[in-house]
Amino acid sequence: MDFNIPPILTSKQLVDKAFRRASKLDKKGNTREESTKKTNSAKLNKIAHTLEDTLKRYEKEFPSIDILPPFYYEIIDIMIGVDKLKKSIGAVNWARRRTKRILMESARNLMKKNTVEEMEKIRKQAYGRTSSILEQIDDDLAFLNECRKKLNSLPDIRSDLPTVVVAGYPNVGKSLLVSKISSGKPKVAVYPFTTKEVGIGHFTIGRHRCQLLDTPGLLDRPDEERNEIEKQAVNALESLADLILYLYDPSGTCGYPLEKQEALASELKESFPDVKIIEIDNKLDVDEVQNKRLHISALEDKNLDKLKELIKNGLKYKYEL
Ligand SMILES: Nc1nc2c(ncn2[C@@H]2O[C@H](COP(=O)(O)OP(=O)(O)OP(=O)(O)O)[C@@H](O)[C@H]2O)c(=O)[nH]1
Ligand SMILES: [Mg+2]
Repeated sequence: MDFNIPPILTSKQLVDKAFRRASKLDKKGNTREESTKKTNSAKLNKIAHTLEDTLKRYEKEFPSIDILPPFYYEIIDIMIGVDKLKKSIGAVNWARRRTKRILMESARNLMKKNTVEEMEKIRKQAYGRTSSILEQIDDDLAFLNECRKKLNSLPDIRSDLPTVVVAGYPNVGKSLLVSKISSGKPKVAVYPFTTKEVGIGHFTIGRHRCQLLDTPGLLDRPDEERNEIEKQAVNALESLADLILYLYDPSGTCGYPLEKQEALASELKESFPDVKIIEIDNKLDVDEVQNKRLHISALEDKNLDKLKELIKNGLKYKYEL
């Protein structure tokens, strides 16, 4: 899914936009009263339509949360909070209906008035009430604008493609490996917790396009203690993984002992009994100790062909590749 939600205006920008459009209107009548009536009525209608169109677009452009694929539902809940998002979209809906009613009622009242003063009074009152309703949803609009930025930055992940998720302790070389065996170009750095969100790369097996997901590093600790960044990794494993590529750094240059990394691997095996897990040692170039697992060097491209073969075989239990 690829979100492409355009910017959300603040309440002040919304009011300015609607009132500016209305201010350009000038209708002629046979008398000053008739001109004022026609002009003010056109202005109120213009504001109502501008707000209706803009606010309705905001409601539509956010995804229908309850029918989102599990990965996106969960990631929105982790990053934003599904209930908060629903509440703010609800507030926009409320403001749209309320401003429309006020503006339409005012336009009808205007028709019953005979003096320019009375008509001006009705127009100004409608403007004031409209502004105040929009002000009431200012926080919701600001929140939705923040959500929009987060949603637009999410990777475009498809649930119908064979998906391999790379997981492991921080700093073990997951991102470098993803950049070596797929089209993904995640950030690689010498310190742990470099990757803060799920990243994506693609590779092919024969004619088949597959996804390789890079995830933030995980520590061996209970789910309740996991932070927002770790939860994103767990979500990718839970909702998308056909195959888990579990990467170890037996050299310890990542900063974490091998026993901790092995404890996390055991925990993942328990949590995802139905998903195949391939365990790989990385950083062969710094430490050649053998642990009965395929030993690669993402840095020096060692044994990457063997790894690709393991991935291909690992996906066979689910896909005809
Ligand atoms: N010597 C050596 N260094 C490697 C190898 N693979 C990765 N590194 C280095 O290990 C460090 C961490 O690499 P990343 O790919 O950012 O590690 P990561 O697992 O994605 O880390 P987080 O995103 O923090 O979880 C970088 O300095 C890499 O250059 C390798 O095979 N050999
Ligand atoms: Mg990384």
